[in-house]
Amino acid sequence: MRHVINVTILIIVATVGLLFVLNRVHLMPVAASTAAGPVDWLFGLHMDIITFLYVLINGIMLYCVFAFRRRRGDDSEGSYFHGNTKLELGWIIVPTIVVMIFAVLGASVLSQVSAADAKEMKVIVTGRQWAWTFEYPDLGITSTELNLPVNEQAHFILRSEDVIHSFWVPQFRLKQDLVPGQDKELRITPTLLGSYQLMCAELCGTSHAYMTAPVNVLSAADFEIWRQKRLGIYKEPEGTGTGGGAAAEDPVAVGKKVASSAGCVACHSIDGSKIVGPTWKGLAGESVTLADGSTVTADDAYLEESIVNPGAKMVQGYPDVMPKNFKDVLTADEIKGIIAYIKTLK
Ligand code: HEC
Ligand SMILES: [Cu+2]
Repeated sequence: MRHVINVTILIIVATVGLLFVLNRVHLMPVAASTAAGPVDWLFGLHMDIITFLYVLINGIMLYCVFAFRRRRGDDSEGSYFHGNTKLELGWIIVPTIVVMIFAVLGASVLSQVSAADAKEMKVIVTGRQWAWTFEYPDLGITSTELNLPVNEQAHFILRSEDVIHSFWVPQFRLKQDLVPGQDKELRITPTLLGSYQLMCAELCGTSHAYMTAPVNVLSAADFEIWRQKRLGIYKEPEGTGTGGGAAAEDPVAVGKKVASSAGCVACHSIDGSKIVGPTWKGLAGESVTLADGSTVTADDAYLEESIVNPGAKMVQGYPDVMPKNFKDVLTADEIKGIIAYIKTLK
């Protein structure tokens, strides 16, 4: 009986102590969607139970190692016994109940976070090695960055063109795989203005680590401005006097940003190393040997053609794997920006 009391006290003290420490380390990034509340609550509950189980198992084990160690001069045999029906029933029934409670809680949280709003914005997300594309069918926009209006539900339709990828913005908490040949769904209502990053959470090949895309949660007004800019119908408000807007954006800066958001950097290095495609370092103005042995000069026209129609002139020694849809995904300014950017990479 003395041992039971000792172990019980040990476990209570250690569990409370460990939980105290764990609750002070913040493992989670900022919460930026309506799903974060219920998901974090359920995660926290799991953590509490797991902490208790960890202490229970290790506590009893450590206690036994010390309390029942062999004493000096004690060479007698250990006592023999077989089975303990009460204990065995206990460790079947109690975990079964705990797991069933979590199944019910999990199902309830799942139905909560996947509930559809009457008013939702559809976004078709396409993943491919190794970039993301976002199509807003109701708005007529296709983009390489994911912009979302705050407090409005986004209904993502997730598609993959090649292998399994996974859609994950840690601040939104939810994650969904993209499976080739299937449409997957995910609903997210962002609640916090800010810039986040979408990352692929399924190891998907050479440049998996570069498969990211910018995510911006915007106010309704800023989202409307972005929409109009993408559609080319944006008019600078009168009298802002900054002369700002798109014209002020430096093409090189635009190009550098798009090269990363559109996923070019997954295949093209800027330091001279060969990844999947040729490096961009020192490309502009140089002569390029094509697959048929002829050479061309990498002028603006060639660079543009290489982006909008990658199959037209194949660089010698490289496979025809560059995505063919940049023509539709990138705006004219973005393509100009990339060319300007490539020209700075001497
Ligand atoms: C999946 C890998 C991949 C991605 C992503 C990719 N490319 Fe390429 N790219 C290639 C390969 C491979 C070649 C060489 C074969 C060819 O000419 O199509 C190439 C060729 C090029 C060339 C000609 C290079 C030369 O040395 O002549 C340019 C310019 C280029 N890509 C720009 C881009 C831009 C801009 C993007 C992003 C908007 C991009 N690429 C995204 C694989 C990729
Ligand atoms: Cu991926």
